[in-house]
Amino acid sequence: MSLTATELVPIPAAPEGHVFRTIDVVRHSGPCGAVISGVNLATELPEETIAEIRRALLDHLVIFFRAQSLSADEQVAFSRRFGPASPVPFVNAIPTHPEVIAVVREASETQRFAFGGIWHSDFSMLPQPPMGSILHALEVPPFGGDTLWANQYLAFENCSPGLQNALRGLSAVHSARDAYAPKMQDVHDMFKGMSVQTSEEANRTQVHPVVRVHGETRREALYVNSQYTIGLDQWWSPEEKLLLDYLYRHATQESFTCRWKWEVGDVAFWDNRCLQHMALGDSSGHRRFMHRTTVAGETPAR
Ligand SMILES: O=C(O)CCC(=O)C(=O)O
Repeated sequence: MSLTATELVPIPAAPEGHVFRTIDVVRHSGPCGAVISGVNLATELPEETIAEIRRALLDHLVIFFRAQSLSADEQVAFSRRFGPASPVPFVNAIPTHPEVIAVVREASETQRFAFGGIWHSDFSMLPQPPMGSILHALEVPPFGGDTLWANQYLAFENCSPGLQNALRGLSAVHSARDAYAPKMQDVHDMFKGMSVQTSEEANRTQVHPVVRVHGETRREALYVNSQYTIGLDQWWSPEEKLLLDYLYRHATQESFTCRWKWEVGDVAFWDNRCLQHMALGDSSGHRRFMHRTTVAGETPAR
């Protein structure tokens, strides 16, 4: 399989309301999530199937595939059907594949905090944060290590009309300073399985709308998260802290979430434009090992 850097033209989604012909889609949780079967992601899938997978992603926000067996090459090839690889700052790629990172928790790690353990949307501090992330489970603990996602369309739709109107006019400041700046080195020292480079670059800031219009569905989603959002543009800190703390709690309430218990071979593909997610660090004594690819996204727009 050739993975040369040719210009990638992502395959558009099947239209809204489409009846699936090449895959089976079964909802997993009320707020978001669906399990897709009838497809082997290691093969070169026809465009129709990729268009249906993208439709399912847009409809369900996070989609799960069971019992897959993807080499790193095959995961990259699948990921690239949805768009070019996103930049992944601070986390080193695996030596053989610049588009793949390893998300690893070693059996010896005892902290109750996992890599990705704070609610976030991947790298929301980038000018063009990733559209999607694809995580493939290669080794899983017998218990624990679940991942949670929270639907940010629901988070926005369940604000009052007055708050919605106010939020539409706001911009938030995002930064990786509390995740990857040198002051966070102690935390990364605990993550024995991760290969992370803390850097002063993490102190950079980026402003995005608090409510973003999804580039494909055109739906409005709340777009702040407690990992990367550090303030509100042109607000003073006591004011922004009150509002942001409220939004973080509101946006991640249980009734907006789905939870996945991993088995070896599972693949989760989620849409960072309308979800937050977090990983649980409750599997001490057992190794958890995943490969992640990350699909490039658009500039968040109002
Ligand atoms: O390990 C997980 O379940 C998710 C890790 C994470 O937060 C990420 O890859 O962005």
